[in-house]
Amino acid sequence: MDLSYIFIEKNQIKVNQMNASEINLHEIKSCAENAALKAATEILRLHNDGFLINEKGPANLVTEADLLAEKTIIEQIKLQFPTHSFLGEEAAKAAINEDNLWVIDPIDGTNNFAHGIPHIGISIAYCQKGIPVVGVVYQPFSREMFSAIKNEGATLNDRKISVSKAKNISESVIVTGFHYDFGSHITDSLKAIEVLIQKNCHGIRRFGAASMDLCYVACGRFDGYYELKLCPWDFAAGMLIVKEAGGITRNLFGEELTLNDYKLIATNPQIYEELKEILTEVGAFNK
Ligand code: LIP
Repeated sequence: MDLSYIFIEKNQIKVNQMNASEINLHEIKSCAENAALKAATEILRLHNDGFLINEKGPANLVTEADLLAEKTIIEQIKLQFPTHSFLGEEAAKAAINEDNLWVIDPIDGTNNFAHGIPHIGISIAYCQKGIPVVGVVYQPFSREMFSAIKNEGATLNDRKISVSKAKNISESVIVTGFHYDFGSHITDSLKAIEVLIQKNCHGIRRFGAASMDLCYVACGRFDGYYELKLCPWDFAAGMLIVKEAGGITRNLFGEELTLNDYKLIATNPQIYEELKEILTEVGAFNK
């Protein structure tokens, strides 16, 4: 049965003819961007009016805005795709290999948000059989919308982006992060920072939002990113945006990153081997 769908893309009404089983990824991207913008409105309202903060664990915060944003995003997506599944940081818990799966971090960088630091990512990925095929990350304070569709490139506010051209670590700014439990991985992370400084890199950064760290690699602001303990919602959208911008995303075995991984490295093509070697040298990438 052929159906016509009407959807909005770049403020234009579009009609799409397709059979019922075919999903239009441009429609998915528009839906994700609209959902992120709707959640951003609520997040910024609470940022201005004040919000409740709770602790999921030591140093692991969750705010009233995280919960409201995830609910808003899911409700918005369900209006267009009522039968789809959802995996979110706060509440939705579908399995990673479900088809038509949306993987959501409503506020990536919650601790930043809770402390009034205006650097977060609203991260929304649409996955088929566990593989992100549409990724959207919106930074509401800077109004930067990073988007990607598999095999169609990556954009920042609709302008094509690409990873940096840095040829080695000594020309690079590297970003990392640390999981709240500050477990064994923290030692490896800190050892890697020491080695990077000894190699005269141009700087180390810790901005507190994995999805934005990945988007900054995708648009060339950072040259490489590693983190040794993440959740799938932190990186599901950003990993696609990096790849579509010409970057590399790998797990601790040097294989293509998947949503089942929790350690990752994301770089431009030139510095990947050097950064992986450092992480392997300090013991981060071989256990
Ligand atoms: C955060 C990540 C960040 C990591 C933090 C935390 P959250 O996600 O984006 O890279 O270093 O420990 O996991 O919890 O703010 O969504």
